[in-house]
Amino acid sequence: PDRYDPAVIEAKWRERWLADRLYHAPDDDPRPKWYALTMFPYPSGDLHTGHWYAMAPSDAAARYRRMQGYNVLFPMGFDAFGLPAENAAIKRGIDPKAWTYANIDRMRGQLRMMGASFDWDREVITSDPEYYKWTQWWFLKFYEKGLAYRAEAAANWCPGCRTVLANEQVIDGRCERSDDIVERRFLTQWFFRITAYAEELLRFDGIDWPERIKVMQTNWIGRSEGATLQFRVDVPGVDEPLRVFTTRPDTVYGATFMVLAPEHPLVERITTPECREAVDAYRVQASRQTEIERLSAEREKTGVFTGAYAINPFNGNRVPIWIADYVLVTYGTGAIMAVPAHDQRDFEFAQKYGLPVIPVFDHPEIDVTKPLTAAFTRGTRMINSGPFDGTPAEEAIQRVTAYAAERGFGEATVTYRLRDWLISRQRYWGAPIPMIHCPEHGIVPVPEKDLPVLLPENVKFDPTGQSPLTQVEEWVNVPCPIDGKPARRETDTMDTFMCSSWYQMRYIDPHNDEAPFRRELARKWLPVDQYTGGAEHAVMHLLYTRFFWKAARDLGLVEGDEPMLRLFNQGVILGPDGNRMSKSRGNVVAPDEQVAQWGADCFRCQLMFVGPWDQGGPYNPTGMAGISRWLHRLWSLVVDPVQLTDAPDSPAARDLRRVTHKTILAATQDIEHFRFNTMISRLMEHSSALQRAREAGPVDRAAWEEGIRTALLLTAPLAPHITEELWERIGGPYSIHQQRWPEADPELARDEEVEIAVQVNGKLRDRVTVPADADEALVLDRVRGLERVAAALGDRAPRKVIYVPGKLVNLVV
Ligand code: ANZ
Repeated sequence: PDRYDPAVIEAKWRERWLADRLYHAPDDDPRPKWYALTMFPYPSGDLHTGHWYAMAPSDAAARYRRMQGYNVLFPMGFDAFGLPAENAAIKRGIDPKAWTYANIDRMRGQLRMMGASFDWDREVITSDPEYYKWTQWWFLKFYEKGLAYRAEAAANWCPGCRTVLANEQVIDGRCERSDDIVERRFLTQWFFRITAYAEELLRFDGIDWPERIKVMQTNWIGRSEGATLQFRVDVPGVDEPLRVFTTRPDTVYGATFMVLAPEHPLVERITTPECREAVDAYRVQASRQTEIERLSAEREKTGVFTGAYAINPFNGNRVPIWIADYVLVTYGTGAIMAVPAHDQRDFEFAQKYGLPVIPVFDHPEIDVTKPLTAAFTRGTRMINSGPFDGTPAEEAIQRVTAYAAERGFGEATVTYRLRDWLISRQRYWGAPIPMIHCPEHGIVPVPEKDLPVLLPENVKFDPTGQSPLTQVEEWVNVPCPIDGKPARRETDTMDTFMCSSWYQMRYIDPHNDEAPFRRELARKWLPVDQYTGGAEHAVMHLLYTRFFWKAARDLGLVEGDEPMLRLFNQGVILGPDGNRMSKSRGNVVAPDEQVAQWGADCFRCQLMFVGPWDQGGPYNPTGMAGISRWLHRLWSLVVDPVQLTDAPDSPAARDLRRVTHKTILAATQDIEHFRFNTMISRLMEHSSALQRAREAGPVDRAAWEEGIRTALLLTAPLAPHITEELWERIGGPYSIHQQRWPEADPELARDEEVEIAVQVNGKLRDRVTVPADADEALVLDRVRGLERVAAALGDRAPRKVIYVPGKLVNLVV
């Protein structure tokens, strides 16, 4: 019997596609290009349902563009450096490289099972020397441009991963990977100067990205307008001014004390002997707190006096300098002028330590001559502010800033919350930073011709200690590139987000040994037209890759300002219980089992059918039966006999063609906007209509064949195997995936209409045109809107409604 057997046809077609390189995107193809990119996986072991959920619909969208006539580049690869490989090595004694590449082999096989139209000729693996040679090359270019630098800074140290982390990898004070509480450590590290692009990264010109991601990036960059003011420090021998960043320079006459972050470099030099012990103790205590704890508004404010004073340059007032942990060393200048009357944190601090509170604005509802019970931010006019008294609030900031600028003790400043991107990792399984430390010449870049700096193999993992790289003497010891005398390699490796910041560039020329890619190919393929992936990368990968692109543009390597023109974030697929799939909950759906039972086409469609793609939701395997029934019906529509006739003008033929053309219209809109679930519903309705037509007797040949052809073409992006098989059976030219997307004839799609006479008490008042299949409710709705009918009715409500379908309505009053 000619049964639909997914296992047989799916394997058959996948082999054929691969052998024919059907999905290879040629560089020299005259069709317009479309670069569709889905985030590449980390080779963690097995491809899970989340990967399928991200990739199968992306594949459907890429296939649709191909059928629209684009030369589609849809590549796949592996983000292969990173900690899990190393953790496996430490825990189980497995070589990270062996672990990673074994996982890649398994996952590549699983990816192929999906039947996705990846161009496998372009696969990249970021841990291959042929790839990371160029990651290192980028580092050298950034260094030449002054975009990479080494500095001592308070860094996020994860005790669990035993490495520093970028700010973006610290979520609520914890490591995004291990969940350990992150500590602050002063370390010398490599940074990328992402802050040089802060202003530009706030603009999203010409790109169609989800609002949510843009807002998250904007908040992360955290632009603040204000002023930097300079206070003289009243301590002999300290000449440099104390600089503070404030968004409210107009409150400067109310600054009754100063606060430095405990880590501020001036603390050491200004603290008086009497205060030293308390200050030191406080600094130790503060270093143990996370940033989140320190910033929490509910937390009781603490601090200690340094014994030193500063002079307010506006009025000469001498104010005490304190240290407190609610001031962060990493923001602004790491020091503030405290204005307790107008800043609630400062107010609480002043209350606790008995410091004066001086309001410098009046307020219509607050008596500013009495002690305040809380800080208030906005007032009407300036008071207690010398020459500025009476200045309206709207002009205050501008005038005070101008005054300071004229006199040389301040200036307007824009500050960003964004910090430079810390890219050093004290770990093994990453791309080595291509730098050499020479006792004579300092930091010397590895010459380009010596790239890649290969990762040594068979290193020893010491579960308590340092990065294994520091232990490989024969690797660490190198001659200085300048004079050949003994020098040492940098032993830090790069944050793996560096590898994924430019992978989309490498796919366009993945095996190039002379450059990261050829310019002419960049002009041909870049930027990415449609990027799809998870929103969890909002302020990490998706921000870094924008930075990286802009830097590459300024190096003259790519054109245009943005790397990805359109972004779509799929939702999260959950277990049937509504929880995130996890082994410990036992709610994991293993794709391989689903595919074995139902076929890849069925699993793909079921994932697309569960709900709107951007919302995700629980995955219920019991729904598979419904999708499977639909695919079987499609099969039987093609394979089982049908009685045909030639009756193109019959109402039945017209009806069938109308459904077919309406389906084209709706399905095209749906796939255009990634609404796969409603698209599938439409396709199901269409196959039911075909089924009904077949059961009703002989079907017009042309309408039937058009219906079948269309059903297969529209379903092809979603279920690529079954449609290829059936396409062959109806004699279509190989391959269905190279056919044009069907176009609807709007005339044929138009609903048939009828004119209905509208009577009031039997007298004709008007006529309405409605779809032929309109029901009574719709007709009455239209009738109610008719002016002439309303006039005839007056304020009387119809007692009775007589409706003769397709002919007339009579309202009886
Ligand atoms: C005086 C003042 C008076 C302030 C007032 C606010 C209100 P955003 O908007 O986040 O940029 N600040 C500056 N640097 C800080 C640091 N390193 N740690 C903690 N707080 C810091 O906030 C800027 C304001 O936060 C600055 O303006 C400063 O307090 C404080 F009525 O200065 B303000």
